[in-house]
Amino acid sequence: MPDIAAVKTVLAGQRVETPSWGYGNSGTRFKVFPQQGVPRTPFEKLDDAGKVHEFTGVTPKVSLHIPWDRVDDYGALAKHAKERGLQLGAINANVFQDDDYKLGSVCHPDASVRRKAVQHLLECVDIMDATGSTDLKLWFADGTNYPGQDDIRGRQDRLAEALAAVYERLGDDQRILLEYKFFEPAFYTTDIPDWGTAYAHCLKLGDKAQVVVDTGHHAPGTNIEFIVALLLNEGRLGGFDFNSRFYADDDLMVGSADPFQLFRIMHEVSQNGGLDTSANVAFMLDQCHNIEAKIPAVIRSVMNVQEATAKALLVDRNALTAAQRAGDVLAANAVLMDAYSTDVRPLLREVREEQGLNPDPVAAYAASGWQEQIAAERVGGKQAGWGA
Ligand code: PSV
Ligand code: MN
Repeated sequence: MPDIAAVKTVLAGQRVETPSWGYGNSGTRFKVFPQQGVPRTPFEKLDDAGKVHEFTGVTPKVSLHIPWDRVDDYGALAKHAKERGLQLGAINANVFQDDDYKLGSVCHPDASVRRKAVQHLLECVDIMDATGSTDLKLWFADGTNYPGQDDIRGRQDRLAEALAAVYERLGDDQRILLEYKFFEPAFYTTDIPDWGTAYAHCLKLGDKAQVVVDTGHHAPGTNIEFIVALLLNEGRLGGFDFNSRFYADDDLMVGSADPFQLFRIMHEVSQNGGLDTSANVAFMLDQCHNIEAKIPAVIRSVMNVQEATAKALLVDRNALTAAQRAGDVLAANAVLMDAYSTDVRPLLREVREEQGLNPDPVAAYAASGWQEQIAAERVGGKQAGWGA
């Protein structure tokens, strides 16, 4: 049986990075429903992230998205973060919201557009230098909508050239996290549609390039945990953009649509050393809270990751290995299902209490009065939103 004290230590040490855009307004292409008290500046987003960290104790890092979180003084933003017990995490580049990018960014047929995109990526590394961030997260909306629209292989070469220029600029402690997504906004080809393409580019670049698995970026039915096991085995799993989905890239709260899938993913992570701090796997959220209250939704998501992790840690490894070696299919499956079926909420409550936290972060947040305070104070100005 797993050693419960050791399980608790891992749980207490696990970190989840929250996204600045999760605190802003978001929606679909049909409607964005504004919410009261939504931050108006990147500083206010950090104030909310600080509350999530205060009640969960495991979310000290916040990912930024540039230019959504552009400020004049990144040193001041980093200081604001530090005062709230936070650090600035991954810098997400954005080369998908400018008119010039209609036919792509780093894969665009016109070299001047490609240059502009690369300039932005390099600016993101400058920002990392100023904020102390170590991770540059790259997702490209590049692709085509119609057969024949552009040369598939030519676009790969343009992509490789741009990535090499950015890789060259990275500091010793900085890395590229390269993200893939099978479709959207492009509908025919996407230039980085899958883990294999991302992995091939990372291999060409070098050790400081790793793949990031956004759990909403696969075709339905894809075995994500297989990808995770493989990338960990190759030393190329840089991190996760956690969210969950029923249909496409729904960006719902992680673990809400398919908690069993999240458990299977965390089992492979745990099994293959991905929870060791030396593996440096970034457990990030990439979610949008369109209709639910944002801060409690982030807290709930963090708890969902913790619950899946706790269940994965409870897998009886010795029993599993013995059953696998004996070819005992049913016994091996039963070991996994026993762990998955365990109610780990009492264990996590204990872990929180041992850290001096309230065992119920959602209730603690609700009782804190923060939601009422921001609704009263954050009036006037322009609320931050996905894409703004
Ligand atoms: C693209 O769908 C994506 O997952 C990328 O990570 C973007 O940067 C992010 O969403 C924006 O929400
Ligand atoms: Mn993502």
